[in-house]
Amino acid sequence: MKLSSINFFAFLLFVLTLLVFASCSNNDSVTNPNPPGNNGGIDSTIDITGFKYSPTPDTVKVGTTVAWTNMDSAPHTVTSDDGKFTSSGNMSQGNKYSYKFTVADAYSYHCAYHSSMKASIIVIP
Ligand SMILES: [Cu+2]
Repeated sequence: MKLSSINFFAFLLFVLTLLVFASCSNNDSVTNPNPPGNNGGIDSTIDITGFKYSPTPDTVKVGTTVAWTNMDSAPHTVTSDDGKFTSSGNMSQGNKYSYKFTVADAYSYHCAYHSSMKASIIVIP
């Protein structure tokens, strides 16, 4: 008799613990400010800052739209080395350029104004 009531309370404690954990993980998913798939269609961002593309190399999946933002006061470009993707043209400070990569390949690019600025994007299936 005594043993079974101890077992009952142990079971009750176990259930209450489960409920606390379940409510905690529920709250986490509700308050997550950046759920996957809700990013405005832009899946990867690259900053152009201090005369560098960051990050580089950048690896993304096929179908990813990559967006570059020029943070420098100097103008820059995102220019494909071999014409495999459409180049940006002039980008002033604050300008954004985006391109959707639909074929798995390695894409190297540079800045048309500054020959030291080189970077690449690796698009994987
Ligand atoms: Cu540049």
